[in-house]
Amino acid sequence: MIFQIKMLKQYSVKIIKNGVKMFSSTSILRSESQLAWNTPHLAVGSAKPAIDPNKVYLYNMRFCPYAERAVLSLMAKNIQFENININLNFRQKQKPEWFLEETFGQVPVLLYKDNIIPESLIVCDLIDELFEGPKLYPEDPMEKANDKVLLAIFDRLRPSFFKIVWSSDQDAKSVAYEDLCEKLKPIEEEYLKRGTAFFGGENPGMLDWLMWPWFERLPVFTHMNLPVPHFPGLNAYQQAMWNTEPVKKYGLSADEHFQFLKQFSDKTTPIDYDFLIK
Ligand SMILES: N[C@@H](CCC(=O)N[C@@H](CS)C(=O)NCC(=O)O)C(=O)O
Repeated sequence: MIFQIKMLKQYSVKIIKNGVKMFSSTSILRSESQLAWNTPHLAVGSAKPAIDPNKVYLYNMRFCPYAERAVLSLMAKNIQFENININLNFRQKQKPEWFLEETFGQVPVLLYKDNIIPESLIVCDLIDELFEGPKLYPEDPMEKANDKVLLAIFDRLRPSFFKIVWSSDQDAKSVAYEDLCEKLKPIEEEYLKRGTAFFGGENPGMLDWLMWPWFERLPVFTHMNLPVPHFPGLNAYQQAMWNTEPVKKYGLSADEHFQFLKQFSDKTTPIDYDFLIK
């Protein structure tokens, strides 16, 4: 893969008032490595790609936060893998037949040595244990358990996130927003307590890669007349994460996430998974 920077659109980086760096809608500096992810999402009727059991493959969907966990973990370990984007539209029954036969019908799924492994947490755990490269989880069992506890606390904000994004009622959105901010408080406290650039230390660890996809999506709130939650520690953390190679190469802007997410409010129009490559 050639890591050559290519000017595709007029791109700039905008700093919003709480200091969180976001890409503006009309502008992005895209490297070829970024573009490599934006392959068509295979749908019903498409041929199954040839699979070499000795290579690593990931069934992915470009906008899926769970699959992003697996992508970032693979990149953090420098694992070469083939990315296969899947059209997950179940309303119009778009999932490929072979995908439905092999899996639970969700992404991420890791394929390696004739094993088919679903579920982001299982996949990421396996990536860390199976492959060489920097250890992403702490080696110390108690530290690892504490990171998993923090992840469980963090995970409680996911329903509020989706309520903010999906609800058509502005009051319900505001309540969910307050709830989400409450749930970020213990995360902010823990970040400040650790006193390092990342939850994993001076380099990101597994906890960072597992939580990041939701941090990356927080700026979509600005499209809903809500501010990005303001926490001094976590705002600095978001900046630091945007500067990591995996996030630079894979992360999407708030506008791109919003463009994807807003499609779900109209239940009749098929979801366009490929708008980034049109
Ligand atoms: N618990 C799963 C959740 C994965 C998930 O919900 N993936 C979504 C895409 S973001 C999916 O595959 N949706 C298709 C469907 O549920 O039909 C994990 O952690 O991997």
